[in-house]
Amino acid sequence: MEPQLNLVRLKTMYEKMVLIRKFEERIIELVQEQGRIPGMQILANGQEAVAVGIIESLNAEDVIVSNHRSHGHLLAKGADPKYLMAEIMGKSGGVNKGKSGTLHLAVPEVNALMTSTVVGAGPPLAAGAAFAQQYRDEPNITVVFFGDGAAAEGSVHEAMNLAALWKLPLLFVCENNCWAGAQSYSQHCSIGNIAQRGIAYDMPGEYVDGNDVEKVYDLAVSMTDYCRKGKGPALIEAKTYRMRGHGENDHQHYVDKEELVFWTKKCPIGNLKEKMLKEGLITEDELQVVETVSKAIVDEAVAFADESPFPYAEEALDDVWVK
Ligand SMILES: Cc1ncc(C[n+]2csc(CCOP(=O)(O)OP(=O)(O)O)c2C)c(N)n1
Ligand SMILES: [Mg+2]
Repeated sequence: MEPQLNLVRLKTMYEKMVLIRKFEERIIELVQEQGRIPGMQILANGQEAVAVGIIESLNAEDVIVSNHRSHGHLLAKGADPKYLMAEIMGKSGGVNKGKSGTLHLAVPEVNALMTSTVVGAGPPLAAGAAFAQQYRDEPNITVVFFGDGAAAEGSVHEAMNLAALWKLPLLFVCENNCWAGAQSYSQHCSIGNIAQRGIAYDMPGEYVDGNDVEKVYDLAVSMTDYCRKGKGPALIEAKTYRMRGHGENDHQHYVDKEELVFWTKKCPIGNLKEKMLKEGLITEDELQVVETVSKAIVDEAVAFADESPFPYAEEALDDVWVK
């Protein structure tokens, strides 16, 4: 790739990570203003490089399937922040007319097929999407994001087995953020690297520093290329950290504060910013523009959501398959 193109991509990835961070920071503020957002908010603060690095390697037609921690994936895939924020606030102008809220977001316009808050439900559904792509002889692939906790669910292993058996164009991305609810990784997982599980299904499995967007992107390019060539599925384990509680109602009383400090220093956005400044790839003025633009996008999203009404009760059964 041309060095100039590399730089354009790097800046784009930085902008996307900042937008995701600011979008979710605004959700934190809205949660704290009582009554502004219904339901539990589950954020991926600190995990932005996984969403952006993986999705930057995809085409618009490629499908993603996400989970309960989905905002970053959806924004990176190109979901409109206005309609996304409106949905998260339960408003009728939202991507799912206010009927999903944050936990079951789907943005079919950008091929973000669905998210499921049932832990481990995504991979079998993604295998279905990948099967459809293979059956229709499409050149596209599916990527499914799931957590380290989900990796132990039987449904994930069944999906891996079928995907490998049928050589489906499916990239499994395990976002290992060191926690599954209040259980730490060492309390719930029998092996050091979930990526090793690829061996069991005869698919490539590699882990990567999930806080380094360039490394995530590079590995994603080679793994998506593998899947796209019809060789079958692949597995990426992106090692990162959940910087907030499981949800915004969880104040992380069980988390070692030194561990939080350690990972704060590994912030994917802060570190990329430092690197770009040090190497003269970006100026302070340009960084300020990124901040201002993303803040304006988030402001606009919240203003749009505020103006949108809640759905009417009479609409509750619209758009459902069986009444
Ligand atoms: C089948 C199922 N079991 C339990 C839960 C409750 N639950 C929601 S998220 C979660 C932890 C998931 O951990 P992980 O897969 O690592 O994802 P993370 O939250 O860290 O992104 C649990 C146990 C659920 N939603 N679905
Ligand atoms: Mg986890």
